[in-house]
Amino acid sequence: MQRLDNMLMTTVMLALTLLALFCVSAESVQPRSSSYNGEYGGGGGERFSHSGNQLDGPITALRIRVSRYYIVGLQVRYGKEWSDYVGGSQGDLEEIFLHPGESIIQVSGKYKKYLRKLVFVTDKGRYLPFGKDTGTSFNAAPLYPNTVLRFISGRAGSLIDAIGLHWDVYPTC
Ligand code: MMA
Repeated sequence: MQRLDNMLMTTVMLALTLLALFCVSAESVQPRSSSYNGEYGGGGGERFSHSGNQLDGPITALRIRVSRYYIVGLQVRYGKEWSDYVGGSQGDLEEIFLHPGESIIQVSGKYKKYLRKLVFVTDKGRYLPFGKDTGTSFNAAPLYPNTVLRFISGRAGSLIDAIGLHWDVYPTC
């Protein structure tokens, strides 16, 4: 009888251990794809977010307004639609279109109260720099494999005060 109890106990414990192991590994294989880096910059200006714009499609082009010292403003094209422009009117507006199917997979830059520099790196090996080399560096990349820059958020007034980067899978369709 004692021997039977022991066997039963051992079996139950083994089952519980297996269940626990399964739960841990099941958790680790849950598909995850969204990640976020930021916010890089200062606390001035007003919040903006392109979270709704990502529904228009993947990022297809960038307009970045740059002055002698600052990233002054920006506008991002999602699918065929441009976002609202945020920022001020000083400096020069630079525009770059991505190639069909090309995605941004890394964003680095510098800030010092306001955003000073942005560098976009694409999955086709292109390196697209805007602005000037002063301030604290940041380097943002997605947490999950095969994910890309889907939209940005941040703070803006007459300059871009800060930026946040939101990563997820490239949209199908
Ligand atoms: C405005 C105002 C500030 C912001 C700067 C730079 C000139 O002041 O919105 O809060 O920090 O612009 O964007």
